[in-house]
This record gives sequence, C-alpha cells and structure tokens, in this order.
Amino acid sequence: QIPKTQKAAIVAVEGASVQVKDHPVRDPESLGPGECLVKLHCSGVCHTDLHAALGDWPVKPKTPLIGGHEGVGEIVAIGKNTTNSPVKMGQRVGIKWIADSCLNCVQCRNGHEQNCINVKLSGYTVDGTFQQYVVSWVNAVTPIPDGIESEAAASILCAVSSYPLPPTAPLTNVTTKGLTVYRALKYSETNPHEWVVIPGAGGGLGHLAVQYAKYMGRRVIAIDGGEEKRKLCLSLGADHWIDFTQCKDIVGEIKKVTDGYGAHAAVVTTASTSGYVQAVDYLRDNGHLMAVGLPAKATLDASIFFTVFKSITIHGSYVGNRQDAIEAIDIAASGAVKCHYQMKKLSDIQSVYDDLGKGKIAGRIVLSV
Ligand code: 8ID
Ligand code: ZN
Repeated sequence: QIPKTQKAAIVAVEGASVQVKDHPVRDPESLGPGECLVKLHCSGVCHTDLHAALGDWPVKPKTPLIGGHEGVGEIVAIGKNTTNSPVKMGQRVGIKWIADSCLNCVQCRNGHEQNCINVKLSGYTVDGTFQQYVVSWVNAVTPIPDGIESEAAASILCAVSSYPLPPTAPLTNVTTKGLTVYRALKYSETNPHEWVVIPGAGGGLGHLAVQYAKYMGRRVIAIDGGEEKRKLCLSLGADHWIDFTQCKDIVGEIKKVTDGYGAHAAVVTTASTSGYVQAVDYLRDNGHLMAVGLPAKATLDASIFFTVFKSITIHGSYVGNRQDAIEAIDIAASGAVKCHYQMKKLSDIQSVYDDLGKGKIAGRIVLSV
C-alpha cells in the first residue's frame, strides 16, 4: 500500500539547512506515460548534493529541493499508458544523476545522454532520492542485478564518470562489454602498468576510481589527506600514497615515483580547486588530465605553454549514459569494485553535509530511507 505522505529531506532555499519533514507522495494515478514511482531502500550522499544544497555552482538547482541521485529501491507504480517499459512492477532499480533524457536530440542520438538538451537531473532539476518515494522514468532507471545489496550498489550509480581507463586497453580477466562506454575511460588512453594519479582518492568517487584503476592493472598514486584515508587507499591497492596536507612537493614526489617522467593520467576527484593546481606539472608528455571534481567557482589554472609543449589533453568527464550505469553496476556486482560505505539515517543528513564539507568522510555515507 502506497502511503499519502512520507519523510523527505528538503532544502527550502539556496544555502538553507536541510530539514527532514513530512511531504506528499505523488499519487500513482497521476503518473504519466513513462513515469514510475520507486520506493527507495537507501541513497548515497555525494559531494554534488552538498553543492546543490549550497547552490554554489554556476548552474542553479530548483528550490525547494529534495536532493540525492544515488538511490536504490523498487518500482511500486508505473504510469498509465506506458508502453514497452524495460522494467517491471516490483523490480529493483537505481536512480542516478541523469534522471531522464529525451533520447531524440543530437547529443542523445550520439550516446551523450548526459548532454541532452532536455535532460532532467535527479536532486537538482527534479526531486531526488532523499525521500521515501521518488518519481522516476522507466527508460532511465538502472536495473540492479541480484548479486549486489542495494546499499553497495547506490554509490556505484555515480562512479561512472571516474572510471579512468580506455576501452582499447588490452583486457585480461574481464569482458570488453563492461568497459567500452565509460566516459573518462574512453579518453584517458592509459595502458596496464601505467601511472594514474587520483587526487581525492579517499573520497566517494576517488575510492571507487582507485579500485577501477587497479582492476584494470594501472598503477595508482592516491592523493588525499589524513590517516583514515591513507589506510583506505592502501587497502584498496593504491601503489603510492601522498598526503596533500603534509607533502611540500607533490610534483617532485610524483616524478620520483614515476622514474622522473611523471604520470600518464590524472583523474581529479576532489571538490576543491587545490586538487587541480599542479596536475599539468606532474603529468608526463602526452598525459591526460581527466577533470571530474566540480569546485564551485574555480577556473583551471594550467600553463598554456606546457599544455602545448607537453601535448597534454585536458578532458572534462561528466557522468555517463544509461549503458555506462548498467555496466558499472555489473562490475560491482561481480565483486571487483566495492563501495566502502557507512550507513546512517535520512535524519542525519545535515551532519553528513557538514562532514563532507570538511573533507572528513572516507568513502561514502549511505542513508537508509
Ligand atoms: O560527473 C562528474 N564529473 C561528477 C560526478 C559526481 C560528483 C563530479 N562529481 C564531483 C562532486 O560534485 C565533487 O565536486 O566530484 C567531486 C567529488 O565528489 P565526492 O567524491 O562525492 O566528494 P568527497 O567524498 O568529498 O571526496 C573529495 C575528496 O577530496 C579530498 C577530500 O579530502 C575528499 O576525500 N581533497 C580535497 I577537499 N582537497 C584535496 C587536494 N588538494 C583533496 N585530495 C587531494 N588533494
Ligand atoms: Zn554523486
């Protein structure tokens, strides 16, 4: 039985604290074709949700806003006159950042759904997963396979953008199927045994990037701050650890570890500008800077001379499409990549935001809803 009201975490206006309150559940009778109602089990909390609550990005979220884009739950209603739904009533599905895309614009037709001109963004332009019942779209939800718990799957839905490897790389113990479509992966052009630097490696996206990179045989230099994150990164297989709060010469250290040449790629997953600052300097010639972290108001300060002289590629990597999400979940369900998470309650959300803002969370917090 679907209730009339539910608990939801609501930000009333930009920058306001988040309040957990009673909120109406969308009447299933009012769902249109293609819409569905998902009863959520849990939702990961991403640094993006904090940016949304603060309203600090140049592209503004709706208000009042229910945030969240790493949700897993089950379909409890499908809109009338929905035809050819790829998902069924009762099926377990994930809600990711791209809540829906039109599939008809030129970007969608080219597979770049994240750049759809009619895109809907979960917890940003439409209400997201920090509530018990979320409205979603049958064509956009991600089916969750049986082999993975909802809590473990939640944040994988957002990890797609930080997968740092190319589809052309020799693959040993995996099928190419799982790999060809991740966006960052297509362009970082690294091979097994090559060096990938991951600033922000102890955070939500970063700790998953470390694992995907190791899974594919890359050597990883993890950069983050503090003992807890050091332990996490090394336990996930990072080959070298740099504490940005202590190291006085990050470029020198990376050069030393990489035989003087510098790293082949950097996948920057910090929410702060500082993580970007020296990337062009510690990359080797023909290196790739994969920009994933989204500091609010920063510009990328890279030497134009050395970007050209060293033939550096700077590449913005923005989430992934529906297929990317399906395959990222598949790899996680196979056990190769695990989200390191701690469970909290929806009512703890404000304190989770406070900790995220201070860089205190190693891995992810997942909220039960
Ligand atoms: O599609 C995308 N590009 C995408 C998708 C999802 C999230 C981008 N993001 C963005 C978020 O909006 C956010 O800006 O990626 C950024 C990181 O998200 P997250 O992983 O959810 O954030 P986190 O868990 O807070 O991790 C960030 C880590 O960076 C470290 C922190 O200690 C933390 O562990 N860090 C900081 I702050 N400054 C650093 C520095 N100078 C640093 N690590 C290394 N060097
Ligand atoms: Zn996210």
